[in-house]
Amino acid sequence: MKVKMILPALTEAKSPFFRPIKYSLFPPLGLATLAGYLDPSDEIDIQDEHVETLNLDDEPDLVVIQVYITSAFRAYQIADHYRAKGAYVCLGGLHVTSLPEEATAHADTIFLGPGEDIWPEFLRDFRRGQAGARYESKVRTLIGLPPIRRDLLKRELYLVPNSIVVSRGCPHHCDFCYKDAFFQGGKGFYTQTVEAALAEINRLPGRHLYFLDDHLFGNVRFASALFEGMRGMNRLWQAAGTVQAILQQPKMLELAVESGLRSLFVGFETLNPNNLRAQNKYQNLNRDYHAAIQRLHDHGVMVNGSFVFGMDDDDESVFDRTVDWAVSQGIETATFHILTPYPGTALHDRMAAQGRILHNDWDLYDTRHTVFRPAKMSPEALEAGYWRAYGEFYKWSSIFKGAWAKDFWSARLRHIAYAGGWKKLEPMWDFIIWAKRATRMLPVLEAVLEGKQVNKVNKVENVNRGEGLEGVREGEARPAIKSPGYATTPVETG
Ligand code: B12
Repeated sequence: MKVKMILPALTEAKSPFFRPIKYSLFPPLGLATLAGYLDPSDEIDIQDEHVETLNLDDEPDLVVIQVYITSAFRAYQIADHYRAKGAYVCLGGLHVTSLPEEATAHADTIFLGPGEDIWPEFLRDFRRGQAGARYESKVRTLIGLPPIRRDLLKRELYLVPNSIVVSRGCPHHCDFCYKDAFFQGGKGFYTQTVEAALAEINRLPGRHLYFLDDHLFGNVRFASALFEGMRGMNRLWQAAGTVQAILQQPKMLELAVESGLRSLFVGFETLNPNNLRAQNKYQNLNRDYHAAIQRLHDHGVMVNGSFVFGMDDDDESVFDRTVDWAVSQGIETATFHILTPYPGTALHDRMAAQGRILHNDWDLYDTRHTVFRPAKMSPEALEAGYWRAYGEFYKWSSIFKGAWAKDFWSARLRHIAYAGGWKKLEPMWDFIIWAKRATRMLPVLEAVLEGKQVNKVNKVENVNRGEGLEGVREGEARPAIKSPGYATTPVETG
């Protein structure tokens, strides 16, 4: 059977003139996961429109398309094209799960929720000629999965080919998050076994890993055992975590750092407690954000702070206040979002009931456009403030000011290299993407992550962090093994 698997891109991600590096970060892991269930004899072609021009002239038997909200219209276009040619078209993913009726018009079969149970079920039915029109995931487990078909991914086109997920979902229920909509009708948070996760890590070449888990620290026992197991693997890794996990599970951060954690995406979302309450993000309430950042920095972990603008208690002062605070804290990189009510979320239901949704042009549900009527400012002011926040946070004077919030020169330089590389070198990234050389920049990223760090925990210059911190106490020096120097290649999602 000829199987074509497609991750369509949103408009911005396929422009020949400008394609932000963020779209060349991660390969389509979801599709490679589903490919693991196909037969070795099947002819499988995975194409990711973020990094390549799709070949739509082929004649596959089965077409599998992953649909995110921002690529939904493009996905439907591709689906219609292949159905007109007589191929059997399957649509699944987050947006299909949120709006199954919309997707049904463009597919032979739609899939709701994660694919690990329903995709093999469909394949059995399909091969017998008895495929259903709709499959809904109920059984949530990551036990005994077939290996991800990473061999089908074009590694060289991505800056971070080693993306990995070892859990699904999250234990929390924030109103704006896709999670409750996607994992309805079954478990909303579950993990692999530690052994399977470590085996998957072992299969990944090189040093650098990026965990795409929504909340890698969500299960303390699992995460601690995973980090214990990773100690000594000489990895460098990045991930996402919560303020709560950083502050409340003291030993876990140490374990994570010892196993190679060097930068963490942290969902601060808002500095306003009224907003946190309104969005059901109780896990951030009354938490000391400053202490969390300090703790990460003390351990040499860089922070990518995530902030959402446009919550109901935000007025036009929110932008400057947030940026000033983030800079003063020495946060290395920030990801700003305009609050976006994804269909299927509690936030969307509330906005719709209040008549505040402005339109359903999914192309613009990209967290860069205002798609609802904000409570305390105009939609235009929200967008303008969002762009101003990016401009202000990433101007050189802010980068230097943020860097100088650090106690040590090495940490300051790493801050400048990382933040500057991310936002100040777009032409270089454009060229690298055009030249299909993204993976060649990975050693540079590793060098910056590794850094030549000093932090308060070990107070040591020239620590080779990859060797782990075991046995290094306050005030003790570990002899330098190598000094990788600095370069400019950060990597952030969001
Ligand atoms: C990595 C990532 C990216 C990467 C690349 C995506 C990629 N290569 O897949 C980058 C950085 C490019 C990116 C960009 C954006 N992203 Co993003 N991203 C993610 C992230 C963190 C992980 C995705 C992932 O790999 N998951 C792991 C794999 C194993 O799971 P999966 O992909 O979901 O696949 C499973 C199921 O969905 C299902 N499935 C999927 N397709 C199909 C098809 C069939 C037929 C079947 C049976 C099953 C099935 O089965 C798979 C196995 O279980 C998610 C958060 C998340 N946890 O999902 C956000 C997320 C998907 N991103 C999101 C958003 C909003 C964006 C941006 C708009 C952000 C922005 N402001 O720029 C852009 C635009 C993306 C676009 N092109 O349209 C939202 C999507 C919301 C929505 N309702 O669609 C998410 C959920 C984040 C969030 N919390 O809001 N993103």
